[in-house]
Amino acid sequence: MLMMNRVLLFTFLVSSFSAMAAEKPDIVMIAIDDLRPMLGCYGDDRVSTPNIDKLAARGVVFERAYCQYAKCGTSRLSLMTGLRPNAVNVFSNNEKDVIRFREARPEAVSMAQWLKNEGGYHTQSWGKIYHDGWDDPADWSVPSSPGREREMWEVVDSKEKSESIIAERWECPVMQNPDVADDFLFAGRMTSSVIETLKTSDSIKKPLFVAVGFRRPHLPFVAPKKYFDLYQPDETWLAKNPLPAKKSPVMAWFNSDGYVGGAKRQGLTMPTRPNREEAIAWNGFEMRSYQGVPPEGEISTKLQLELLHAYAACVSYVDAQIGRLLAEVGEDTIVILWSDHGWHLGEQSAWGKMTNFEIATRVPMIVAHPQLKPGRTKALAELVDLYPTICDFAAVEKPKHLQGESLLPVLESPQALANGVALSQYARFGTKFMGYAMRTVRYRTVVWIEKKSNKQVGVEIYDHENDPQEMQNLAGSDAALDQKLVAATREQHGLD
Ligand SMILES: [Ca+2]
Repeated sequence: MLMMNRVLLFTFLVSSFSAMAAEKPDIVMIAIDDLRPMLGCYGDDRVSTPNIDKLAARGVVFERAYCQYAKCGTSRLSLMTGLRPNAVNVFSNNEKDVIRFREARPEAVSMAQWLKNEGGYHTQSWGKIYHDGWDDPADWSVPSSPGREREMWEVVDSKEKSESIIAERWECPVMQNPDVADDFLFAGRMTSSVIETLKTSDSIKKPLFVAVGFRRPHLPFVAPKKYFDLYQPDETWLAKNPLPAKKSPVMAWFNSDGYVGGAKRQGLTMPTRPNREEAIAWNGFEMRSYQGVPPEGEISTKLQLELLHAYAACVSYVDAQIGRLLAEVGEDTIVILWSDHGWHLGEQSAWGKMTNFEIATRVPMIVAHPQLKPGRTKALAELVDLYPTICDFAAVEKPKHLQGESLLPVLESPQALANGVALSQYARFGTKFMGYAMRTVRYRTVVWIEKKSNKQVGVEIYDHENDPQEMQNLAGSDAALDQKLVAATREQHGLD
């Protein structure tokens, strides 16, 4: 009965959307880099995010939205192409892989290109939409500017200058709180550029698809001092689960394996296949490769609190830029906000992304549509669902290759608890192993497969009803549960 109601609602909504096809809506898509749902509108009362909270109040907040891969490039390519990571087959942030992908999947037209060519949209982007250094000029009506250069390693070397500069990664401080104006830093300057363009956009006689990608709170944690002044973290901010989940395999949480070469360049020898103690000591190497964090060993409570402080300051800095942007956009425009993945702030002994845990795969996702009622939903959703959803908003047919599902039925009825699943995956030790994750309403299951032998080499099961922090791997404790969840995970990922 529920299904039937949802189908009817969906049909009604699609037909009413089709009716407005003649006048297509402008769409603003805001991408935030490395933002876990540490936002007021996600119930986090420590951080100050009034502008995203205001957007959430007029939109639908997805409380259970997940990325498909907890790393920038792969996650973004999946979202923009509407394909899951295995279909994209790009697991590095290497530019050459993207070119290979384009050659392998020429029919996989990206969301922006589809809206431009099939939807009649003017498409334009700023900042990090795809990974730094990646872009497909065919996506955009005008070249992206500022585009996807490597502004990531931003540093303020002198307040006498008018803007920040780009450092070498290994020389970049992990955090900075310069007493400068918002536009001294990249995100402020980019926001001013977007606003300037929007002010003159009336001359564009097409509906707009505007994509704006903010690089903070990605490392390095640099934000103007006034945003640091908002916070004074105490020990209640520290991770509740600072040790890896009991009975979890090392590959579940050792997110430093991609940095063996980087460590070597720093004159360090990181173990390639560490035991549990070694893995804890070296965990979080992405962050450890910035200045001010010890390359291995304990991260002191004092430093943890400073890092938490700086992350929150970056979130508030980005929130302020989004406030400026949304003031220009107004409330009658569709706005879609997402982050490419979550982030460990000490959880599971990890700092950074690059795991299959809830903390690394759960993302903020807010969809505000002037013709849809605001609300919150616990329906499981995936970033790969955004492409078909945006096609519905733009009243354009969906390309055949899409692997996600439109979220329109959930947006129409946010209280409906879908019985679906959310899928993520993560490769470990290069691509020797792949962890395939499935989130249901109650459980997170991860099945680890060795690529060469195609053998199943590990299983994780976390019970979110009794263990929301994922502190105890239940695999092996209940054979019937193992069998059921592993079979479902394998089936959902098409492993059998
Ligand atoms: Ca990212």
